[in-house]
Amino acid sequence: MVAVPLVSFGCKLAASRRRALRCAAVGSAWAAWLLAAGVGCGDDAPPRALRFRKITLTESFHAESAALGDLDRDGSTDVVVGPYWYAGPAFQRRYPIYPAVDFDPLAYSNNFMTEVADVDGDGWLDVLVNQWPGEAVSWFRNPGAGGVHAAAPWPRHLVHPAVDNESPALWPLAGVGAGAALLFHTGGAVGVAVPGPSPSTEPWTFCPLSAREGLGQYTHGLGAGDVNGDGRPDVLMASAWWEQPADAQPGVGCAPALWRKHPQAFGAGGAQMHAYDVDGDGDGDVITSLAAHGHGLSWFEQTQEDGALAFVEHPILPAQPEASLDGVQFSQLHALALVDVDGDGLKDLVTGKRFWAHGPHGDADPSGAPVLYWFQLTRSGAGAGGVRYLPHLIDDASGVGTQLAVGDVSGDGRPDVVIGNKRGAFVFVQLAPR
Ligand SMILES: [Ca+2]
Ligand SMILES: [Ca+2]
Ligand SMILES: [Ca+2]
Ligand SMILES: [Ca+2]
Repeated sequence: MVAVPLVSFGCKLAASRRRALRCAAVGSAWAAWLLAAGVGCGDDAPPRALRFRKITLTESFHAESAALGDLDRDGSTDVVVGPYWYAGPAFQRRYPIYPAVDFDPLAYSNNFMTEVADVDGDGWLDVLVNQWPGEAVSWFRNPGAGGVHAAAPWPRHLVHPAVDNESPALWPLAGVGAGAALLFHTGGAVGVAVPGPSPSTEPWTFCPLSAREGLGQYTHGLGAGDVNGDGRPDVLMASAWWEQPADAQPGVGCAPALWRKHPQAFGAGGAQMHAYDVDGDGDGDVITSLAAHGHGLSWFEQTQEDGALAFVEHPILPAQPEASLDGVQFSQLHALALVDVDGDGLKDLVTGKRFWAHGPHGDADPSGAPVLYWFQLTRSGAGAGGVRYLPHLIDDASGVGTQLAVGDVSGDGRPDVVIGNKRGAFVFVQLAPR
C-alpha cells in the first residue's frame, strides 16, 4: 500500500513537525496519505504505523454483517459473510451455509446480523442470522466433520420469529462452551433469549428484563457492558441503561424480576453500544455512534451527581457535518466495534460509513466515500481531559454494514477486520509494523 521510506519518514517526524503537519495539511492529499499509512497526526502519543492488507472475498452483495470463528476446527479462524463461510487463513475457498442470492445494492439483503456460537453444544460452531430487523433470527447447525465442507446448506432452526432492533447481538456469556444467548427486544420489551434443551425443535425462550418500552423493529442502538462496575454486564440503549441485578441469570434462565432502568440519552440511536473505562478512572463509560444514518460518535464519561450516576458527553466525531476530527468526518456509523487494535492495552474503536444504507439518495451524505477507520484511544494525564482518539483510515472503498467483526484471522495475534455490505465482503489483515 505504501512505500517503506515514506512511512519511516512519517514515524521520525518530530512532535512539533507532526503537530504542524496536522494543523497545516488537514484535508490535503498528504494528510490523507499519512492517515492511510496509519501514521497518527496526534501530538500526544507515538504514531502507530499499522498497515492492513485487503482481501476481497466477493464483490457481490450478500449481507450487511460478518462474524468469525473456527467453523471446521482446523485451528484457523474462518470468516462468515452471508450465505458462505470462507476458510482461513487463506480465504480462497468458501462453503455454503444457506442458499446464496446476489442482491441488488439498490435494495436490501436477507442478512443484517451474523453471530457464531455453539448452540447445541456439540463442539461445532453454529451460525445465527437475522434476516431483517424485526423478523426472524435463525440458527444454522454446523453439520460437523461429515458436512462442514460439503456443498449442501446447513439445517436451519428458529431462534425467535420477531427480533427487533438493528443491532441484536450475542449476550456476553463467560467461558468456553458457555453456549449462546441473544440480546434484542420484541413486543417492546428488552431481553435475552436462551436455547432450551432441544434447540433443533423448539424456539429459544425470551426472558424480558425491561417493561414494555414501546420499542419498534427499526430501533437503533443496543449493547451490553458493565456500567456500574459490579462485574455484571448491563444493557445499553440510546434512551436508557438497565442495571443487571445480582440474581439475574442472563443466558441461563429468566430472572425473577425486571432490571432497574436508568433513563439516559446516549444520542439518537446508533449501532452496537459499548461500556468501557475510556478515561481510566475506574468506572464504566459508554461509547456509541449518535445516529445510525446521520453524523456523530461520542463517549459518555461517567460522573457522580448527588451520589447518583451521571454522564458527560465527549464528542469523538462531531455531530455537526461541517466539523471534523483532525479533518476526518463521515456519516452513517451503523456498526461499531470496541477492541484493542494496536495491542497497547487500551481498547480502540473500529467503525466506518455504511454504504448506501437506504440507497444512493437517502440519509446523510449517501455518496461520501465508504470509509473504514480505526480510532486509537490515547491518554495523556488523568481524567477525561487527557483522552484523545486518533483516527486512522483502513480503507476508503468498503465502509461497514450493520455489523462488523474484529478479531485475529491470520494467527499472528493482531486483530483483523471483516466487513460485509453492499460493496461485497472484505478481510483487512493487519500486518506487522515495519
Ligand atoms: Ca478453520
Ligand atoms: Ca454446534
Ligand atoms: Ca471512566
Ligand atoms: Ca489500543
